[in-house]
Amino acid sequence: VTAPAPLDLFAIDTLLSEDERDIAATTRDFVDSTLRPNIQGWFESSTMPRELAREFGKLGLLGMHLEGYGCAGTNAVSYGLACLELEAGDSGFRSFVSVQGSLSMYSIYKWGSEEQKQEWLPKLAAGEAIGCFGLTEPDFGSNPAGMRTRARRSGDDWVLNGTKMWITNGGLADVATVWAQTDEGVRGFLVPRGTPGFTTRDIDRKLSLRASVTSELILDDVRLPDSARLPGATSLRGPLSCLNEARFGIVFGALGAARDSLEAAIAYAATREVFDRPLAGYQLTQEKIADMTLELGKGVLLALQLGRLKDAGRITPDQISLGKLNVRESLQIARTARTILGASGITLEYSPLRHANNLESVLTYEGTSEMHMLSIGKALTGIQAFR
Ligand code: TGC
Ligand code: FAD
Repeated sequence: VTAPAPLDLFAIDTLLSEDERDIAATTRDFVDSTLRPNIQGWFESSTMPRELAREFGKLGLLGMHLEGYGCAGTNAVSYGLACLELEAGDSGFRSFVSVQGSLSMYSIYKWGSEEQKQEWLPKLAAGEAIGCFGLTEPDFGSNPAGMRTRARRSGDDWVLNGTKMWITNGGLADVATVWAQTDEGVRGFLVPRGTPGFTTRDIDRKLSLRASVTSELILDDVRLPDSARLPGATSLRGPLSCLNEARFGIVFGALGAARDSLEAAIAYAATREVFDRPLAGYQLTQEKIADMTLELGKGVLLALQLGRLKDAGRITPDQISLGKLNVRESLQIARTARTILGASGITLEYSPLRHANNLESVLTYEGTSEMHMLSIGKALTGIQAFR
């Protein structure tokens, strides 16, 4: 008898269209054949091979929920499912796709001029160019309104000064979307690699998201024409609207890391013998497996509901915050799965601790858990408790 996979108990497939199931299956096959065999090495050596961008592009994963400009134009649920399958491989893969599609490309798609869209979106969709999104600064993460990066007018040009921190794909990027304060409010700029005064420095010695490039962006009197400004973005709403897109993908993605951790724990428990019997036969193990399965399934059902709302054009940022806050359950699943593996669970041979370490970043970026609690608290009480 073949045991069902944890999500089979929820008959999740019955909630998906044929297209959605196909996109999930294709992504899963790609992860299993191309990424999974290499992830331990990439994680250990802290590498994210640049060539993967073209592979993701070929599969249509970059900006996949956007229309035109070489993008696949799928629905939101399909995008979410692809994120889930990628993150079952490693959060670094999903991070790459999130930043490229939902932050870099979406910022151009939503707020850019037609010329900017024509110039960048097809290349970014194909993975021929890589993008990044610089909002966070060394002293302003949760509170981007305090940003110190300044753009001042100089004749017809703009001159940018400041530092962005913790920027995914920063060191790989051909174009950076950089958010800066101006006399007229927050504005976004497209800064191509090689622009004089623009440099990046990769952050090393990370214990989390090692198969992902995280960088500092340094802007030292970077002169840009006004055509580099994203004309549609005129306040903090510009960057925050991009975050909605990326957070949505993360809601699904983190559950992929949880699913993979749980499957690894079940497989291990089936063959590991303790006190002369399989570990899977002990009640304490089964309690852990049942609890993890229930949390995983609840998370996927929440993600799907958010996906259906997004596809109906009815999702709100507070609803996305519910899903983003739920990342903590995926982290808990990965940690509990690790306990089932005992000492074996502390090596790279098994995925749960790698996933747990990655999910520490996922819990923090795109708005920390605390920020999302406060957003939900504000929605339900009407009282703003951020400041
Ligand atoms: P507040 O005064 O509330 O709003 C300022 C303006 O923004 C609008 N707005 C939104 N618009 C769209 N979507 C949202 N979710 C929005 N939230 C607010 C708002 O309507 C207003 O518009 P306007 O036109 O009236 O000016 O802003 P606040 O300063 O009080 O901040 C609120 C708060 C704390 C929720 C916000 O600052 C926040 O979300 N902080 C967290 C920062 C964050 O998430 N950073 C993420 C950086 S990117 C990243 O982490 C990438 S990781 C990628 C990866 O590798 O996968
Ligand atoms: P802080 O804002 O200093 O928060 C520290 C602690 O204080 C947190 O626990 C926080 O929840 C808590 N806190 C803050 N304010 C309050 C409050 N009002 N009430 C209660 N508690 C509070 N940013 C980008 O712009 N682009 C990227 O591509 C990007 N990629 C990233 C990749 C990685 C691997 C990581 C780790 C981060 C990335 N970030 C990126 C940055 C990320 O968005 C920030 O780390 C995050 O927003 C939190 O900011 P901070 O680290 O400055 O923490």
